[in-house]
This record gives sequence, structure tokens and C-alpha cells, in this order.
Amino acid sequence: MGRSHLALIALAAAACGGPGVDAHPAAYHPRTRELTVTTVPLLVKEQRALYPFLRPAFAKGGVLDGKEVYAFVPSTITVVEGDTLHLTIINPEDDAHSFVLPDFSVSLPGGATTVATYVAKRAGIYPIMCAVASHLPMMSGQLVVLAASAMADPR
Ligand SMILES: [Cu+2]
Repeated sequence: MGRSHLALIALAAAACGGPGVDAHPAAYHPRTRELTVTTVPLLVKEQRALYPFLRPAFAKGGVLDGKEVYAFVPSTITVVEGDTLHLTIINPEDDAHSFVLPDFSVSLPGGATTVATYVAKRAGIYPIMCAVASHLPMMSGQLVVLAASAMADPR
């Protein structure tokens, strides 16, 4: 067997995970992720003229008495621990909102776009909410922070 054949066999053994090959996947490299979130009115008092069923819902004792239904779109955000999240949050209407995580809070004035940066330090599932009492518990979401070790194919 010639020298070049031996070299090919060594290369093939390395490609199959032979000795000297690191069997661990490449470490995850934290990324910066850009995301736009919009606060969207779903069932609000201004719609009573359009949807007559909302009149009793918003009336005293109704299922939405003292409440209005808004959503964060998207409401579920997924990142990997160590990632930096660049949020652009659009609040197109006149009511103020907020975007609150257990260790982060940003006010969202009406008719404005707010930018904020959040670093996801620890894996877990965290509630996102608007702190305006009349928007709770409906105006909520969750931040899913994956463990870096869960990223088999880092991207
Ligand atoms: Cu709100």
C-alpha cells in the first residue's frame, strides 16, 4: 500500500469519528436577533358599534367588564441563552402598554415605536406581560430561552 493510500485511510477514519476527532458539536455562538413586535387590539371598547355582542361583554358584570383584549404579535419569542434580542415594538394606537419580563420592563407609549435590547442570560420559559391592569391577564406571551447545549446545529 502506498503512502497516499494510508493518508486516505487516515482521513476516512477521522471523518467517521476516529481517534483524535472531537465528537462534540461545535459550541453555540450567541447571536443578535432582530424582532418586531406589534401591540394589536383584538376586542376593545371602540369596537362596540361594530360588534353589538361587545356591548353586554363590556357592560358592568359582563365578561370583559373593566378589561380590553390586546395581543403581542408575535406572543411567543424563542432565543438561545446568551443571545441578544433587539426588539422593535410598535404600538399603533392611543392606549399605552408595556412589555414586561421578570427582569426587564419597557413602557410603550401610544402611537410610537420603541426599541429595546434584552440579553437572554439563562435558559427557561419566562412570562411576557403588559402591566396595564385592564389588559391582564389577556395581554401576555412568553419568552422561550433554549439552553445553548440544546443547539445541535448552531445557527
Ligand atoms: Cu397593554
